[in-house]
Order: sequence, then C-alpha cells, then structure tokens
Amino acid sequence: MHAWPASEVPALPGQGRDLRIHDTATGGLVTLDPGPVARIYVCGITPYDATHMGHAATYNAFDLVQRVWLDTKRQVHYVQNVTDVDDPLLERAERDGVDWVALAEKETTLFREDMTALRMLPPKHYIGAVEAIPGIVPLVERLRELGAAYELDGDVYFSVESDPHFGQVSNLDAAAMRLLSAERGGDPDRPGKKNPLDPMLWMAAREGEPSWDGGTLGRGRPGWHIECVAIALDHLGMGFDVQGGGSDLAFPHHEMGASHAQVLTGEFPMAKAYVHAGMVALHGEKMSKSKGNLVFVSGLRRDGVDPAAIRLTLLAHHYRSDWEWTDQVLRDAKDRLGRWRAAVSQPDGPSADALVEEIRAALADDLDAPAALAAVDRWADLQQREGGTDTGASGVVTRAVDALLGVAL
Ligand code: 5CA
Ligand code: ZN
Repeated sequence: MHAWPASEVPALPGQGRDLRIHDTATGGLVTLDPGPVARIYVCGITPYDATHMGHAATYNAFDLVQRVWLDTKRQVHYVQNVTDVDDPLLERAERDGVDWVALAEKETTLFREDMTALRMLPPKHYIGAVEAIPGIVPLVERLRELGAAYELDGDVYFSVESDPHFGQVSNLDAAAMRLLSAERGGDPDRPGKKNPLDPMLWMAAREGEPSWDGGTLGRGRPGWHIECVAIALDHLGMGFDVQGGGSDLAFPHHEMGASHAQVLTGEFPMAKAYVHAGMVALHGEKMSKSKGNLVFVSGLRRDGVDPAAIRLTLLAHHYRSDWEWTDQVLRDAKDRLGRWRAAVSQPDGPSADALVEEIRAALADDLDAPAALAAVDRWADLQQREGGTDTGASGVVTRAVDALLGVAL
C-alpha cells in the first residue's frame, strides 16, 4: 500500500537527545540506543470507520518518537500495518450492505488524509494484512513444524506454552488474561483448545467470508497477531526498538505477537520497548468504533478546525494518561495556537536557544509533551509581554515547534 506524503522536518541547531521511554514489559523507563537506523513498528487501523481522536492521540505519540530520533540525526525505519480484513470490518460491510474491500479502501484513504493534515510522519512501509498473506502462510507452517501450533477443526492455533517468555509483555495474571482475551478477539471458551488463551494463527475458510490459498494450511485467512508479526519481521527483523500501539493492544495483541516472533526465531525479545498510549474517552467511556462514541478528525476538519489546534489538543495530554475529549480541551488548544502565532508573528523576540533545549529535554523524558508546551507558553508570554531583541528568534521557535511537535505555526 502507499502511505501519505511527509511534511518537511526542519533541522535544528544543537544536539538532539536520546529517548527515555516507558516500556510495558519491564514496567520502567528504558533509554533506547538505536543504531544509525532506529526501527519502530506501530499497529495501524482496522479501516471500518473514520479516524477518531483516540487513534490520532496514539499516532501522535509515535510521531513524537520519530521526531526525537530524527533530531538525533538518525534515520527512522517506521512500519505500520492496515488490518484490512477482520471480523469487525466484515460485519460493518455486511450491516451497511457495502463491499468490504471498498469499505476498507475508503476508510484507509480518509485515514491518510487525516494523518497528512495532522502532519504525522508517514511510515516507510505501509502494509495491508491482505497483501501480507503470502508471507504469513510459511510462518504458520513453520510454527506447526516447530510443534508450537496445532489444528482444531481445520483452524490452526498457536500454543502459548511454546514460548518460555509468554506473559512478559503485559505481565498480567491468568484471570486477567482470560478476561481480556474474550473481550479482544480471542475465544477462550472454545472447547478443544490446549490452553484457553491460545490465539488463532489461521482460520479455515467460512461460508460467505473471504479466504485465500494457505498452502498446506488449506484455504482461509490469517489470525490478527501473526499478521503484524509477519510484517514486522519482514521489514524490521528481530530486536527492533519500539513496538507501539494503544494500551488496549498490550494484551493479547502485543503479548501474542512477541511470542509468535520469539518462537519463530529463537531470539528474545522481539522489541526493546513495548510502548503503549493511554485511551481517549468521550462521555466517560473509551472512544471506540464498536460503541460509536466518537469525535472524528475528518469531522473537525470539515467544521473548519485548524489541524494544528487538533494536534495541540493531543499534545496537551501526556501520551500515557487516559483522558477525556471535551469541547473545552479543544478550545484551550485553539487559544494556545492563537497565542503562539501572535508571538511568532514578530521576527524578534527573547532568545529561543534555551527553549529548544527545554523542548528536547521534555520529549526525551518519556515524551513529556505537556512540559514542552509549557516551555513554549513561557517563551510566547515573554515575547508578548516584553518583546526581545534576538533577531530571528521567532523563526527558531517556529522551526522547533514544527520539527519536534509537528505543529505548523
Ligand atoms: N488494527 C488493529 C491493530 S493491528 C487496531 O487495533 N486497530 S484500531 O483501529 O482499533 O486501533 C488503531 C490504534 O488506535 C491502535 O493502536 C489502538 O490501540 C488505538 N486506539 C483505539 N482506540 C483508542 C482510544 N480510544 N484512545 C487511544 N488509542 C486508541
Ligand atoms: Zn497490530
């Protein structure tokens, strides 16, 4: 699949900082030390509805990761998938009487437009699950050869017990895992499974549903976790720097994915950090396509909201916190954008050198975007109150806010 166009990332004076970030697997902060090419995989959308503010918040977090790395003059090898075949997508297409392929294409197109408007840097490889199927089949066959997979009425399951490190991404107890498995696409109650948590690797073709040639597996379609793993291993290999997604993906998705990859390669760990963004809520409940309590990026854009204000709303919340979307948080962001734009409209101002360092330090410290915004606020207030004599200070601020925060002033 093609991704979306990249916005320019201006180069900044001075030295970028190495990123220290929270890793779900160890429960603490890790300082990442990628080589000259940093590698990141971020789980993409299931395209059956438009991009909502929860999605945008999660992609904003990983956009910041990229921007911190780019500021250290590293290249970033960023991979993202599209879950373009899955039960909820097929169900929505059926409900609305539309073709599932057309629905996925339409929503993916809208997602690209939303990401472009928000200045989210595009992945280098943007890969659909369907196009990854030829690479998935041999991995499932290999897991079967290794004795890590078994068949149940034509479906193929992964045996979680085949990975000695299973459980070390999410660190949940058995009861919590079972509950989440049932809530998030698993089938712990299906009779005949070796372990209730075992996830499906390959689902035999069902009447009326799309299916593909699976070689020795028979016709069918892949399970969710192996899709992301096949794409990640193909484009990044093992031991990549960050596996990213919202906190609802820690279990089972990232736990299972890591186990698949670790058993397939015999290496550990799959990723150096498992990074999870908090959940955005609306009216007290997690924004979700299945509940329908959504604020869409495209809806706000249609209403004439400046994408930079949407972006500032996201940045005003620490990526790991759960927060609530309200009209007030958007109003605050619009006000802030107005103040910043007024301040940089004068070419001269107070020196911006310290500000650039403050933004860098805030982001390198577990992506503390709210602290970065507070630093820009202080500079903008000073500029408006007292002005300044540093020629070109506003240009430096504009470039720093663009390069590090993705906000166009
Ligand atoms: N296609 C799978 C991942 S392979 C998927 O989870 N798709 S999704 O469309 O449901 O979500 C896309 C991303 O947005 C995931 O990282 C998910 O964790 C995140 N996300 C979904 N809802 C929210 C929310 N309310 N707040 C924050 N992030 C969210
Ligand atoms: Zn995924």
